[in-house]
Amino acid sequence: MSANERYWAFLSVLHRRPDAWAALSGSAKNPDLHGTVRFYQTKYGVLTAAEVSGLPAAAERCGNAVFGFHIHSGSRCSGNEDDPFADALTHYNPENCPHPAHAGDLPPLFANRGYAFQVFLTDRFSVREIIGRTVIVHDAPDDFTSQPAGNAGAKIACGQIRARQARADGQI
Ligand SMILES: [Cu+2]
Ligand SMILES: [Zn+2]
Repeated sequence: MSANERYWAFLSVLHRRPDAWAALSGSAKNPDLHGTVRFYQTKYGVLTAAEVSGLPAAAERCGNAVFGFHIHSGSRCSGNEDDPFADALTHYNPENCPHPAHAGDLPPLFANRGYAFQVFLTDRFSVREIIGRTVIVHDAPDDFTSQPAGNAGAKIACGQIRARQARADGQI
């Protein structure tokens, strides 16, 4: 397949129903933060499409508009007063690598007045192995250096990754 053919093939993948998806919801301090992350298994890796709105808008010029974004190993978006999504646990890391080589490390979200739309390919995991885990958005950029999690700040949104449900009419 030529590079050009592959480009159009990836675009057509995005028209399918995703193989898994997560509905993101903000913490109590971020009630307007919502989003959907869709995962499509391809032979090149997992095509991931993130659409997120209500990200904290920078109050001043040159303020932060980059938000750390990861798959975490935990299965729940619950927590405590200090960390509303503490039960999402740490970055998904089945190979025991350092950050940012964790399987769950994703490109950070780039917000445009609070709105992010990103599509990227990652071959660090299969859709099958992330079902039941969580997607987390942080309130600071990922520095891709600090251990164990890139100094990305607080968790501000979370969503559990769910498998696509089989349709009642037997279509897959
Ligand atoms: Cu994270
Ligand atoms: Zn990481």
